[in-house]
Amino acid sequence: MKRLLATVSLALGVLGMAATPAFAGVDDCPSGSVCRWQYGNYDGKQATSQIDNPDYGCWSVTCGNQSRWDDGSTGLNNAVSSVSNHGTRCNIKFADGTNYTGADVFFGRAGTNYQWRDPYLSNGGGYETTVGGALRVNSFDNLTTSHNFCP
Ligand SMILES: [Ca+2]
Ligand SMILES: [Ca+2]
Repeated sequence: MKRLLATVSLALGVLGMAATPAFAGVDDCPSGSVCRWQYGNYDGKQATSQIDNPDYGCWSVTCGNQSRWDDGSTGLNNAVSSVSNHGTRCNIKFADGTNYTGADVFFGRAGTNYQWRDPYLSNGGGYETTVGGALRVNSFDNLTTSHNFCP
């Protein structure tokens, strides 16, 4: 009987591992990082960053290797559909162009009164600021090419 129980619990353990989602969700965004996802609702591939990134289209070592999904694949540029800022220092700006230019959206950081995450950039996103940012009501889905903290 003891052996049977051990076998059953081992089997359940394996099933439990198999049931683990292949992709990380919003709760898996580490403190101090901004996380971006391939699809809406914090789904699909995740990309985690703790520093500014001026060009999601540049993913080589010379660019700091920052423009890859966490699984190492490329294709981050113009693919982000949901975001969450778990940065501990600052707000963040996402921009359509390289070097933080072009259309943009601003987010606060976790624990502040500002909007700090958005499951659907397709509905627009961000918050209104007094330093040049504006509430964006048009889709920002699959547009982000750069981001910087403390904009
Ligand atoms: Ca996408
Ligand atoms: Ca873009």
